[in-house]
Amino acid sequence: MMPLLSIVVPTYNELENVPVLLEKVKDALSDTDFEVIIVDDDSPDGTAELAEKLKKNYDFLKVIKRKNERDLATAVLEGFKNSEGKILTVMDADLQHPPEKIIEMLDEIEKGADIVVGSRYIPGGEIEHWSLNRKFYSKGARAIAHLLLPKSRAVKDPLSGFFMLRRSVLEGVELHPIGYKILLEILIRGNYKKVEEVPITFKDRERGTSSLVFNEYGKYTKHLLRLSWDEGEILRFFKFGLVGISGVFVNEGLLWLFWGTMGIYLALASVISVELSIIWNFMWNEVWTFHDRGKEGVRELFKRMGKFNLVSFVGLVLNVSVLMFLHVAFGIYPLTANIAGIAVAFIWNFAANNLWTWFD
Ligand SMILES: Nc1nc2c(ncn2[C@@H]2O[C@H](COP(=O)(O)OP(=O)(O)O)[C@@H](O)[C@H]2O)c(=O)[nH]1
Ligand SMILES: [Mg+2]
Repeated sequence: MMPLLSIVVPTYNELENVPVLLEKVKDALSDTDFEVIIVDDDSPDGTAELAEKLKKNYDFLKVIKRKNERDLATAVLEGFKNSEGKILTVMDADLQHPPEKIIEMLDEIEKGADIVVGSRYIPGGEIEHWSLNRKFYSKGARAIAHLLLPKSRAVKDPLSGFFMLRRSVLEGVELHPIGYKILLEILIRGNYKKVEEVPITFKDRERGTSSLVFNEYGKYTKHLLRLSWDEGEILRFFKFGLVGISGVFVNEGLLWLFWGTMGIYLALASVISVELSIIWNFMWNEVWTFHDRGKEGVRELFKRMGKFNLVSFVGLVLNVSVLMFLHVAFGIYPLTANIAGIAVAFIWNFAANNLWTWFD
């Protein structure tokens, strides 16, 4: 008989954790029909061999050993391929994800969700004993995902490694993940309507060591860029840049007109030129860069224009501050320091307008 639920567990050097995990999963799911699929990348500690032996104690257990690959995300896909359930779950082997939550997640699926995320970042969710540093990196990685992948904004914890989905989410979908963040890939490319989050406590690892190495940040960056390129979000970034450059010409042209030919007092002429070029930029971003975003209606349009102005003003302050700081503190030549100022202001403008002005 086919099980209802397939739990895919990627492992790398989890010898001590696998027996404990299997026992906990069995206890948590005593009334449910499920299978566990361990996908091991030939761990040197013999995780796969131990799991093979444990098959005689647990009839729900399958073990896959991959020989020449070492990647969490593709290991999970391999697990999906060899699974039979109508509902799929992914969880870590190291007990950082609480097996007791699987039932709660299953409930959400039964209530109509297509994807359920075990979330550290909704009320009730938490992370045990992470240093401020680690929290900062985690939140930063999430902010970048939210910025470059608008679909991920529906979820507070799109980088969670603990989630459940209906198999139908993956039907006809080609996935190309790399690295650790398989959920992100599914949220962007999958077919789904309703996604829910269930709060979890992300526990400390008690046994074994994390396989997360610095290289994972590189893989994450590559994965993000690939996804956001496919989603057209990188193109949006360039469009925003082009509009910004066009605004510089408009600003210069107007300054020449008002001050150079009409003889208006320089500071006043500059203020008018700046404001008109901000409106120029706003207009092009509205009809081109962010044409697919923003609510209908004149009131909404003016609200966005107000926000855009505010963002631009902060950008200006940032530009000038960076310029002055680099010049005064490090004696950097102002025209060079200004390049850094422009870069900081540009990133600020793009992020704030993307996540605030045209957020929906
Ligand atoms: N198959 C496979 N599993 C991996 C790999 N890297 C990590 N894992 C497993 O993925 C899960 C999360 O990894 P972990 O090292 O705990 O990451 P952390 O919780 O972010 O520190 C654990 O179950 C690991 O055993 C890998 O390259 N291949
Ligand atoms: Mg872990």
